[in-house]
Amino acid sequence: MANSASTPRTKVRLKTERPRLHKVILVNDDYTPREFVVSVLKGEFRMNEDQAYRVMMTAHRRGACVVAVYARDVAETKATRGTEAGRSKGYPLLFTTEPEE
Ligand code: TYC
Repeated sequence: MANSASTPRTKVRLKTERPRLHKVILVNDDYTPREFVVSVLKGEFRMNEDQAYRVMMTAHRRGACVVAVYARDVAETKATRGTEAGRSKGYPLLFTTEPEE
């Protein structure tokens, strides 16, 4: 009791920090067809053909590409849906998320 009375375990935050945004990252693989990656980017991330093609080709050439940034739950939902779209066709297409600095 003496301990908990003298050492509070929770810190009082004086400032409210804005929650960090999270990046959705498209990861390259050798099997998913290019057109399928483009269609997932268009359907899940509201990109036009041109934007989707550029992002797909960047991931293809460099190994991965940041698709967009969102609040954490939105980023995770979109990454999961994109990955599952590939999985439903038997492709190893992968989207991951990570917090912005
Ligand atoms: N590398 C794939 C191919 O040549 C296309 C591809 C691009 C797959 C980007 C995944 O994230 C990716 N068919």
